[in-house]
Amino acid sequence: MDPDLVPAGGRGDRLQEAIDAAVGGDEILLNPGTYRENTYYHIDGKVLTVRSLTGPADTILDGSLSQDWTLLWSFGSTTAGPVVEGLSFKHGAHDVYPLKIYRGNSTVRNCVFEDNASDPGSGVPAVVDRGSAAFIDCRFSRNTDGAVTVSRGSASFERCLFEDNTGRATLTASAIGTPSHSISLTDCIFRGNVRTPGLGSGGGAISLGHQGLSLQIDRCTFVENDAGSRGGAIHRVWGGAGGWVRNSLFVRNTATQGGAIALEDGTTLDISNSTFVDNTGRAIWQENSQSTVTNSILRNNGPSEVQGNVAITYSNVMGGSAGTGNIDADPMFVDALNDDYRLLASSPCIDAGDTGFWAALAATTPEPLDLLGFARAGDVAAVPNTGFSVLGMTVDMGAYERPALCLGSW
Ligand SMILES: [Ca+2]
Repeated sequence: MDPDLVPAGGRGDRLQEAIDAAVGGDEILLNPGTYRENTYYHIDGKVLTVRSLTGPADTILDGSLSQDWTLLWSFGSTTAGPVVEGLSFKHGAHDVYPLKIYRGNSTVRNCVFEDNASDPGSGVPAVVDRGSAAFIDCRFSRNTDGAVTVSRGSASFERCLFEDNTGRATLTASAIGTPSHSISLTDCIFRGNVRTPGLGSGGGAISLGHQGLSLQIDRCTFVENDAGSRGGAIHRVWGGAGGWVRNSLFVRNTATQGGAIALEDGTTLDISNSTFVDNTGRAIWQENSQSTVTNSILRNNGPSEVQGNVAITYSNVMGGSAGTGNIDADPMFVDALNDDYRLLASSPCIDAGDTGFWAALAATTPEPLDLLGFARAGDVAAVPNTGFSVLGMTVDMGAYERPALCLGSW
């Protein structure tokens, strides 16, 4: 099928014409330019690819004249797979939602959601409603009503950056009792996002509600997010269960309760091989909830490391913690002043984790890698194995595994 090439500049109306004329499987290519109209572009029930020729820096869907949405996808099927790639979504304001995915199964790749200046509570840049979406290599910056809302749907995020968003939580999700729905994040960064006080109950970066919504966070970094109230990085409420956080870093996030993570109302969360440093409001705070922490580092999170019934094992906890394998010692980070939380050769966290736990994960999932993508199957021969070993290998505590062969000054 020949692609429909849509010219730029002053002829933005051609985009809707191209969509209307397209059939399933077509690819609509956008020339560089700013597409701005007093309407919205809508794709109803067609499986299309909408892609820029030159990338998101100069191909912009501008919502400043739009009505309700800038680009709307609506599908009756839950298996259809449209793709949007290489676009920027900007300047949605008031009640405009720059991208809405309603039903269907969509992929959003190499897109930018930036400077959407809605009043808090009125216009999230990307909305997934009853469908599912995979966001890959996307960036969400300086939006003033959060970044993504997943409502009764599922979403995955891979290599996405969420930076300096304000308003409601940067990523908000709820399932309302539909157990197959999920949020997964891999290799994502949340930095400097701030939840505006008064807009809901918390979550500087991520807010999750309702039972049945599963959560998977792997190799993600949360730095300087601020919830004001609860859950500087993550807030989970209303019976959310079965989620996990692995190989992730939480630094200088702030909240009244749960500087990094807050759990309440019967939620659970399993945390492993993660590093929590300098969060204000404790690393983990929970109420009527149950989390587990293993193979992790919790240091200098004020006023204490955790509050509530947190089951901690094989972790380095400042002030100490009851539980098998826990230690309380300087973790010997490479350069904490410059946010380098890898482990020096002298670190007591090396070969001090529970490898049985890690091996059980590795047996059922792709091999868990550390935050930098290093294999966890690295044992430092010169360091005594103080943790639980499997086949002579011992996993480290924290988000970073020290490789068996470590070259250079590190
Ligand atoms: Ca090791």
